Amino acid sequence: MHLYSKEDTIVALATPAGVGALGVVRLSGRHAVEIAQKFCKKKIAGKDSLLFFAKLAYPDTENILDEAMVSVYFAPRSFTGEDIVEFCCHGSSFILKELLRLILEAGARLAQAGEFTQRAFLNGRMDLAQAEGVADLIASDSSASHRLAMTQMRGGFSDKIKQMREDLIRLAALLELELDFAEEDVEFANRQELYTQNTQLAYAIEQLIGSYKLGNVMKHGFPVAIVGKPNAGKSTLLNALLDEDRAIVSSIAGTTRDTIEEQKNIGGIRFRFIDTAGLRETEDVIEKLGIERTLKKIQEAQLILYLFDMQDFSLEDLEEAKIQLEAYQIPYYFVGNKTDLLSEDSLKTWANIPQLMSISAQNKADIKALEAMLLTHIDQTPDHESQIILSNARHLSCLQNTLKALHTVRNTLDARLSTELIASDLREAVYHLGEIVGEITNNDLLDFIFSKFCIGK
Ligand SMILES: Nc1nc2c(ncn2[C@@H]2O[C@H](COP(=O)(O)OP(=O)(O)OP(=O)(O)O)[C@@H](O)[C@H]2O)c(=O)[nH]1
Ligand SMILES: [Mg+2]
Repeated sequence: MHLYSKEDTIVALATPAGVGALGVVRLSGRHAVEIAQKFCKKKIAGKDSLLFFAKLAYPDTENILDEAMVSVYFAPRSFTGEDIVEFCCHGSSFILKELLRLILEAGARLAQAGEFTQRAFLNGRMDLAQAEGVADLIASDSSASHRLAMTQMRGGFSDKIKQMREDLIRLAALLELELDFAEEDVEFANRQELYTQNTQLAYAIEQLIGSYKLGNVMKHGFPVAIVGKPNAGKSTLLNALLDEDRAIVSSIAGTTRDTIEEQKNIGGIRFRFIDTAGLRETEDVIEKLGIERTLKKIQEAQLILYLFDMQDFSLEDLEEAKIQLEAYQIPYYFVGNKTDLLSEDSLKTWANIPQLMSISAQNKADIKALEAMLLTHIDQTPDHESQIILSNARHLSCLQNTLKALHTVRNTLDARLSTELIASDLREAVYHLGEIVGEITNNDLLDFIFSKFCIGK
């Protein structure tokens, strides 16, 4: 099934005009070479990919538009599986727009978002999960999200899903065979083995589902809320972490009203720090709104740093804060601030309290230790260097559906119900795994996935 006919040659600017020294115009489709030849002053011929320098002229004239590097890839050995021609021109927005115009006049049409990758998928150059990895790779902005997207694009994730799907198909096939011989009452699929394999698969899928939280963090960043009483130094801490004067700091309690969110890469992971309004009873209408917002933002965080002014905080206050924090059911750490104002003796009162570290936000003392603590917190989740990690919400939902079907299989086996029922649930599990890699698709789903790509990819 092809959404777009191969006759249809598409073109797009693969790098934005006027941004850099170079601009790339990419053509894909059966007539790509023929169209390119209208401008390209050198003859394009051969079977293997080509790279050459050529003058690009207005058709049927010697009027030169640009001198460019031209790459040609012949079907099926190209990104899309079709003939591809790329012009690497000077980055003038005039040249690029003019070239695009001439190519459109020669019969190509503008590519839609993600259409090159969509063609790659439709022509069997990659599966759906890999294609989604391409979009993630383009969007990746930290070493963690990059690593994740790279594994997905190169097929590591797909291989795992395909293996599981094959295992299931094998089981299902034996059952289907039994159904064909229903009259003879034979059992091709040993029920005990079926049970064991089903359990093993369900376990593997649960592991994958469990990795989603980390995958999501690696892809979208890890939200950390900085909360505490007014004047604890929350905004000072945000500034220290970012190494810039982002938030207003003042000795007036209740300075921060709106929440402020900023990102920072620490050890390859993107953290999203959220500075919040100090928590206290107040009659000030605006401050009240700020506190409401803070309470909402805390729910979105995956970790809370509860900051307090060590001069102005007792062990009883700490116990009280603990009760408040437990209610959120989000991991939290206590951070005692303003060590610079404390005597050695009073610092000792705070030593040995679990989940507590002390800093001086103003002097940027122990900020590195705080960052290290944040990284350790994330690393407490399983080793993610070697493991396959789930990071796509669509895949998550497919895996959840697969797991549901596998649980039904187990229940059906437990209840010793008919082969027909087991077979139908197994088929359902196979179906949902197939959705991930695109063995099973529909046009709406494809349009939805590829519309999120940028034009030119
Ligand atoms: N000596 C010292 N002063 C600090 C430290 N951190 C913050 N302060 C001071 O404490 C005061 C309050 O700091 P902020 O960062 O505005 O505190 P906040 O928690 O954001 O306060 P609100 O926004 O009002 O909730 C300012 O005068 C800061 O300069 C520190 O580590 N040492
Ligand atoms: Mg503040």
